Amino acid sequence: MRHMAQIRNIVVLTGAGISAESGLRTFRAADGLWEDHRVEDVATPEAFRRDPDLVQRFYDERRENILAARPNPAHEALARLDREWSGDLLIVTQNIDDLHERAGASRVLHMHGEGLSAWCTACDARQRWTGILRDEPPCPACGARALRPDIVWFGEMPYRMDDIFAALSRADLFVSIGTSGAVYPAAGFVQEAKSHGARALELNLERSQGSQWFDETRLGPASDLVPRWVEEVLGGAS
Ligand code: BV8
Repeated sequence: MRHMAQIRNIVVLTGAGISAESGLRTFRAADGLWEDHRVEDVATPEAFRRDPDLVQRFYDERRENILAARPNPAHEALARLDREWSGDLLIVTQNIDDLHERAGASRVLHMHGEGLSAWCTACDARQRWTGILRDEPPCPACGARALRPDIVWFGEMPYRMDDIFAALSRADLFVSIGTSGAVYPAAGFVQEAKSHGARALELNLERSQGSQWFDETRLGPASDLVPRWVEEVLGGAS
């Protein structure tokens, strides 16, 4: 097991829990998104073919909530780590919000897509989008009315899996923050990192479905746990 001094390459996986204290609903909590929307009705390609207006409305509302949200101390602490960590760091997020970037982090990878991005299924262009899509606006690049949310839906392949697995294979430390470990392939990353000898740390409000794979689990709100962990890492590093 590698100790602090030997930690050079870090992979951080974040989920909805890191943005909960910014007012963005998580998925599986009592008041979670999946409480009043069945996944199959709003987050699958079949749902989009069946009822595009329902799906577009779901993501138009999420886009408004993202624009109204602000980064919290957990996002800010990871942005500080990104600025000050001289080793490798990759923040792999399952979240479609841009709070990591708005906090100042740049080494961020959105494996499930971005709420503030529209994807044209006619010309394949992707562009920043802060407005609505339910009125089927024309694609700014090709004019086709074929824009969909730039989101990875269930049954679709997550983005940049090669980059993620390359980073996991080099990681000395894998840290999971605010995720229930219910959705694959993200839920399998801890085992992948461990198979390459990484140390695994979980920071979450409650134990996740994959807790047994972690060397250490710290329970509590991300806005408290993450700044203290980053202080430890940077403190340990100097
Ligand atoms: C694919 C975008 C194949 C949309 C999302 C293996 C086994 C079983 C099933 C599967 C399998 N492999 C694949 C599957 C199917 C499926 C899957 O995993 N299903 C689950 C439900 C069993 N996976 C897929 O379909 C994936 N695609 O496999 O493609 C393929 C292969 C080849 C070629 C083509 C295709 C794609 C999955 C991605 C779907 N899109 N998001 C949107 O956002 O609307 S997933 C979405 O749900 C999120 O991105 C995230 O990944 C997941 C939600 O999980 P969390 O983020 O963890 O949120 P949750 O609410 O669950 O938990 C929050 C946690 O935070 C809790 O633990 C809570 O305690 C904690 N918390 C709360 N507050 C705080 C806190 N922690 C700290 N501080 C706080 N304040």
